[in-house]
Amino acid sequence: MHVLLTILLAVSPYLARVYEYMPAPGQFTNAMPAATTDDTPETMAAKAEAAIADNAGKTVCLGAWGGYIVFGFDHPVTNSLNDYDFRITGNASYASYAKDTSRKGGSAEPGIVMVSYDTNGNGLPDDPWYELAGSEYNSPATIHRYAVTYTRPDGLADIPWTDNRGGSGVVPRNSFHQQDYFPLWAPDQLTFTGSLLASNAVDEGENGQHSFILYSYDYGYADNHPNKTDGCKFCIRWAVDNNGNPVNLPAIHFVKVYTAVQQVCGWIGETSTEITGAEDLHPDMLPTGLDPSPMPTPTHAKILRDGQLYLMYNGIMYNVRGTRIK
Ligand SMILES: [Ca+2]
Ligand SMILES: [Ca+2]
Ligand SMILES: [Ca+2]
Repeated sequence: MHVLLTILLAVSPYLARVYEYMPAPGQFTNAMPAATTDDTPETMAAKAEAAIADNAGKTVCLGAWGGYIVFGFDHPVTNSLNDYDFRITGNASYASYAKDTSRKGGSAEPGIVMVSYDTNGNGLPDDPWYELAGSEYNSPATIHRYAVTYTRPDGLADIPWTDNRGGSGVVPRNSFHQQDYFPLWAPDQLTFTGSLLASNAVDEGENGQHSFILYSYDYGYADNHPNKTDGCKFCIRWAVDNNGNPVNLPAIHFVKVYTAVQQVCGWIGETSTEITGAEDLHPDMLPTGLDPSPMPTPTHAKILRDGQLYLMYNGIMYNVRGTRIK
């Protein structure tokens, strides 16, 4: 009875905690949520949490490529092995006037999703991260191990960036948003790493007019399909390690989302992933093969050479399906 009550009281399906919020520069950076020069990484994480935790439904913007947020739930999200596990909401919509009718398009601003298991059991997201391999993961147009450094300009100016492949560009200012576009609480140089997806925008304007359609990738990205669609749902079994090998996680404690494209669409500005919330789609499900309520913290866990995560409980090693291996 006590255990049952504890579970009922503890578990909310909704995103409960924002651990870190570090947007890249952008037209909504320092505005969504609002920042001042007094803010710190801690106060900005708290502002982001107030905006999107507990189904609050406000919007947090991640800025240009690489800008990210790290959040979690009040319980581990179980890997169901055969169904969607959680969803992330954003503000993507489809445009009825998109000309390519073979795919959905509108305002898709895809964000790559990563997951992490609290391997060291300290309740903090300081453990290995695994990318969820979305539909573009194996595309030849996707660049893995990408990195971009943004540099704070003097005054209110376009923000220059360089990448680790000899490329460079700017996040341009526009007339609609007058605040500083470089995160006020960040160091003067900000470097992000991750995967870069190909640009998804097509200028379908005619007669000198611009009309940008941002086409949705098939699946596996945040802010890429409208919130009522399955395109917002994610499977923990899509997780891969740095070499692209599948990783079987029994559950995940932490989620990271970062803007996946580096593109500027004329007057609508840079593409930036937005997040409005997240939800565990089966908050009462326990990991297959384990008997934890709540899930126990392994005394030891490690990734072996086969790329799989192994967990030690009371001196006995299990694979993530709960099968004793030695
Ligand atoms: Ca940890
Ligand atoms: Ca955006
Ligand atoms: Ca968006």
